[in-house]
Amino acid sequence: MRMKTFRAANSTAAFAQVKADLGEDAVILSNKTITENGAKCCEIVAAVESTPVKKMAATQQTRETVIEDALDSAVGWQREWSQIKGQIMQLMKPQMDMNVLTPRQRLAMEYLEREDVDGKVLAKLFCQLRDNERLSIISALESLIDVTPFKATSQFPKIQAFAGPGGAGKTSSLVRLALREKKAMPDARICLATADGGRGKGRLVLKHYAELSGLTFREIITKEDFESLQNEASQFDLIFIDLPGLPGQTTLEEWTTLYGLSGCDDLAIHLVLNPYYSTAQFEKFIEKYKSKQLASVIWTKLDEACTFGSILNMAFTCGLPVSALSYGPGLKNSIAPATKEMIWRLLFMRKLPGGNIQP
Ligand SMILES: Nc1nc2c(ncn2[C@@H]2O[C@H](COP(=O)(O)OP(=O)(O)OP(=O)(O)O)[C@@H](O)[C@H]2O)c(=O)[nH]1
Ligand SMILES: [Mg+2]
Repeated sequence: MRMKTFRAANSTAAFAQVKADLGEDAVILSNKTITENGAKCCEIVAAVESTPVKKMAATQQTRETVIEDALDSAVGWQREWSQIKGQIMQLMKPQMDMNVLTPRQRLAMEYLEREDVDGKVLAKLFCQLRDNERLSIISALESLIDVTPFKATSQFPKIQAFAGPGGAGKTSSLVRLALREKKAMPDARICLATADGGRGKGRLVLKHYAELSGLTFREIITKEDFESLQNEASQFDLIFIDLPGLPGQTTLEEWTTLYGLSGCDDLAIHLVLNPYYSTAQFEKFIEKYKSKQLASVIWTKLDEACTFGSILNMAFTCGLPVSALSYGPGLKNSIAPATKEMIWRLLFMRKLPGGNIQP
């Protein structure tokens, strides 16, 4: 972040200097009247994110630049950066003068704040709205969240694995989405595989629904089991894998490396989450489940939540699209491939995809 102090005879002139020097995206950290050489003047401290260094052609890259790039994109560093940003947010909050927005934009921002939308998301929205009084909140949100509706025909690869915290709804989401696909394409050859280590109910649920619905059932207990599943992959149109809730400090990457999933190009992992974890908990999950193979977030237990800001916060932090929304404990009519419309209804009306309104 580049920070700079500007002084001018009045605030209009000082703001003009900020804009000319740091551009439209500058954030105002402080704005006060000071006395300089006996005369009153306006002092503004403003900052912008440093301009990203242009990527060099591969041939121009030295070992140092490669390492620097790698460090820049490492999650640990991003987290540190996000903590600094968090503190700047606190400083900035009084500067987010809602009065510069139109009444409609202001109402929407206040509403989102009550819905537990993070300060950094609000700041991004504020800057977009401040710069364009005609911009509606939905248009501003559009760029902050992506959606890839969960369908076999979407861009996901053949093998779909479901990861996430214990009890998040991994097995139920997998079964419900697999049954939807089977219903939509009765001839599809679908395999349900459990990697849950036979720990409990999940394995039986999967086996039961596979048998009931004419799907193949497989168990992954060792790395070799996953290899065999890959060897027979050509026999299936779709393979769904139920991953276990990871114990203690084990990360998803460690687990997928151990079981040979990390080297599989034809695999996408969906992160199953509930919207009511705390901010700290979400940060922990981001760290634990980070993986190049993560393709989407599936939000479950929406029917048990009272705010939905975390859907937006997570999309903003991770950049992962939302693929499905689950809103009931049963297997029928309780999951839907996500659409942006559904997310707007959840955020602004607390309306579940099934139509019920959350109190
Ligand atoms: N209310 C509600 N309950 C849900 C939803 N999705 C799943 N559940 C319930 O949550 C409980 C746990 O779901 P599972 O699918 O077994 O969760 P899991 O992540 O596979 O759990 P583990 O394998 O034990 O880590 C079950 O009782 C489900 O019926 C949902 O959208 N709403
Ligand atoms: Mg399970």
